[in-house]
Amino acid sequence: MLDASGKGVADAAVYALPAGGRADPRGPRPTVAIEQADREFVPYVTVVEEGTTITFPNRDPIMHHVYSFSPAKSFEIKLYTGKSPSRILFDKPGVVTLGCNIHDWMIAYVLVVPTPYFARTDALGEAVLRDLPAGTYEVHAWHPRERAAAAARTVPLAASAAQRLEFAIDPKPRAVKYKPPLDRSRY
Ligand SMILES: [Cu+2]
Repeated sequence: MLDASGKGVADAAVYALPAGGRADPRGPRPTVAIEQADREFVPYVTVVEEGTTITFPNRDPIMHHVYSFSPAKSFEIKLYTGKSPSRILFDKPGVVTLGCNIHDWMIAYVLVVPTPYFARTDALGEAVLRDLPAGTYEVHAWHPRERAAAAARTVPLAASAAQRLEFAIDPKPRAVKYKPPLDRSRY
């Protein structure tokens, strides 16, 4: 995944939809955690298959209040520390934007995809999709701050073959919101 200047783009999602319709389910999906640490969500971008449950453990000594108003999943977990009081099932494909009611700058994204074949790009902009059965796939790329959606690619994949694709995505810079020093007397 490269930006306009040819630099690798981190935190992009890449996922492959079988052209013939839904992928066979790979069995139960693992539960995924999105933590709150140092008053940030970690990780910033999470990609999961539709039907995945996510927990929101709070590693901070202060309270967070996690919420989403996104149509793909709206929920809230009111003020808490420690273990996630709720497990949230992400049962609809789409983008879910997470926020914290207490800390304005806290933001993270969940992309829910209707396929088990997905990955997130690393700091170099690389992502690897593994164990795809032979067939034709529509490969999509997405970034939370993309200025325009990258066109999907149709890719025929032979058994045990590897294929390298390059996507261009030009994300807007991340908006910097003021994060005040930690005041333990307040949340
Ligand atoms: Cu918070």
